[in-house]
Amino acid sequence: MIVLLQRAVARSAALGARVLSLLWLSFCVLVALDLAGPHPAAEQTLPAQPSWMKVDAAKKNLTVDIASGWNANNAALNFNGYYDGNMTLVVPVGWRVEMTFINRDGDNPHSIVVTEAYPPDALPEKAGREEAAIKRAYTINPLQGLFAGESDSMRFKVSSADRYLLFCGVPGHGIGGMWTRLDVRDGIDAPFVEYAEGAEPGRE
Ligand SMILES: [Cu+2]
Repeated sequence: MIVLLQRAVARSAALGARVLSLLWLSFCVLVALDLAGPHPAAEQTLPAQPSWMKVDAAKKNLTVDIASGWNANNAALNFNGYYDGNMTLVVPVGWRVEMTFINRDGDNPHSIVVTEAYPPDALPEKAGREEAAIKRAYTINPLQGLFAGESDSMRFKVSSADRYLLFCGVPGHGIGGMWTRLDVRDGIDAPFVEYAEGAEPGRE
């Protein structure tokens, strides 16, 4: 009887050891995978200068190309593929911005108005020239928008550190997620773009 008990104890101890070593092994594999594997979300949060922006540091000039309906993200209600504030254009104080806009969405007209930074739960239904937070910072007829293939450009200067939205003025679009961010910051040398963690890929 005692022998049988001893054997049972020995067997369960051996089993326990095997389970432990399996757990340890899978932990090591997970750690190794984590070290070696790609981190797309982390990479997306790194500041970037995508191909759609051109920087002239000597003249403090930033040129950006923005297309609405760039891809199918958010049912094409996007700017260069970004929406719901998941992309932020960051510009140093004192720079001039030239923003060229083209509508690539065959289904809807769109526009851009640089508005104040409304909280996401208090976005306006629409935005016209009166909602522009920076002088001349809107595309032509922002409430009506530009039709597919049409383009317009705007030039403005960012003279103080502040936060804004790039907002589609056409009724219903902003609330539908058609907005990204523009941050004017002190203490940076050059413009760049920040993406929210997990942002759907857009124009690079
Ligand atoms: Cu729109």
